[in-house]
Amino acid sequence: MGRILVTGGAGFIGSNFVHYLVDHTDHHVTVLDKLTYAGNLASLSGLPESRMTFVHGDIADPELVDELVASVDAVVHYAAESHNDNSLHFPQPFVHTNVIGTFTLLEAVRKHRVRLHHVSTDEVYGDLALDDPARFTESTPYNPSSPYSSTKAGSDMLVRAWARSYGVEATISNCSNNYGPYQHVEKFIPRQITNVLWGIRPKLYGDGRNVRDWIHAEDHSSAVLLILEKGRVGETYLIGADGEKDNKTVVELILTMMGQDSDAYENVADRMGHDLRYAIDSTKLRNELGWRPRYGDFEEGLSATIDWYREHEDWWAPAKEVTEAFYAQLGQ
Ligand code: NAD
Ligand code: TDX
Repeated sequence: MGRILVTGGAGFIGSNFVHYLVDHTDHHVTVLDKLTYAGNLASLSGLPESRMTFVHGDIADPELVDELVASVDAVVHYAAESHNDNSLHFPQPFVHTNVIGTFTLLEAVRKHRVRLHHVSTDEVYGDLALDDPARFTESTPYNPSSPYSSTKAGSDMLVRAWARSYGVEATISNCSNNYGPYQHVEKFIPRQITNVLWGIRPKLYGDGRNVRDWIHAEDHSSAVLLILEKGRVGETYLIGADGEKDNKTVVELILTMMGQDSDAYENVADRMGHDLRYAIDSTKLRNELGWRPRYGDFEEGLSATIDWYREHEDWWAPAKEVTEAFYAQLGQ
């Protein structure tokens, strides 16, 4: 049995990964999370104490991080400020957590010679034209657009440098847009599902032509565990499930699946610098490590996600009003 430190394990993808680890391995998990507005202990409820220990703290706190890293065999690093819209209006926490926080972790894994998996995003590559036949690969040059994606790009660069210069045993993954249970209602898919559940019209930025490459969070978890166990140290792996859809199509699907007219949404102000299209080529992960997504069918995963939000209003309702009030100020 191994001991794994999961940073950001009370957030959306981190909590999905903690559940996945407990269900599929014998590892003991320590979660380090600052419980920002995006962290929610309720996302970890029901996990046995014998398998998971929760520590409340900041990944940029060097003493705490040093002590925790010294006691584990591996670190899987999810903690981040993750929302583009917030980053455009309040960039400082993005620099603190994504850059200084990752630096703090790197110094601790270097000192204690602990294996690190760094979780990143396809947004570091910038965006693609709608008609570009190309998709992102591990060798696509970095070209981030927002304070969020640029601080994630910075964190990836730090990991690469610590691997090369200090021999830190690190892998990196860059994944496409996730959906699934425990995602904060600020994000596109849960925002629209919960809008419909509360009788609010879904809100589409701009003309809705922007394309995102959707993957279920459980498929992201299975890929990260495989990379942690079998990935080659020093390598980057792109994670994606061939799920490209434009935003208008996704909103229309949500409305139809929830029994509404497909045009019962509003077009609202566009995001500043809005990336047009993301698309992942995950051939390396599939060929080298044999990874396959379980949710090959987006509509099946979306339907399960709609059911989850219907059944868990107690989980999302406390954040809904304040989130919508923020968007209303932005005209979104
Ligand atoms: P999230 O915002 O839902 O969760 C982030 C978690 O990190 C929260 O629990 C928060 O409390 C915690 N946190 C924030 N600052 C912290 C700090 N200084 N110290 C300790 N904990 C802190 O984010 P998410 O969507 O689950 O994303 C998790 C990771 O996956 C991020 O690194 C993100 O860049 C990456 N990623 C996300 C997506 C996506 O579609 N959401 C896609 C690819 C990669
Ligand atoms: O109400 C909305 N209406 C809308 O049209 C919201 C919240 C979003 N959008 C659009 C913007 C994007 O084109 O939907 C798309 C998805 O938006 P987000 O959910 O904010 O995700 P995105 O900006 O694509 O980034 C996400 O995927 C990559 C995560 O938030 C990042 O953490 C991850 O790195």
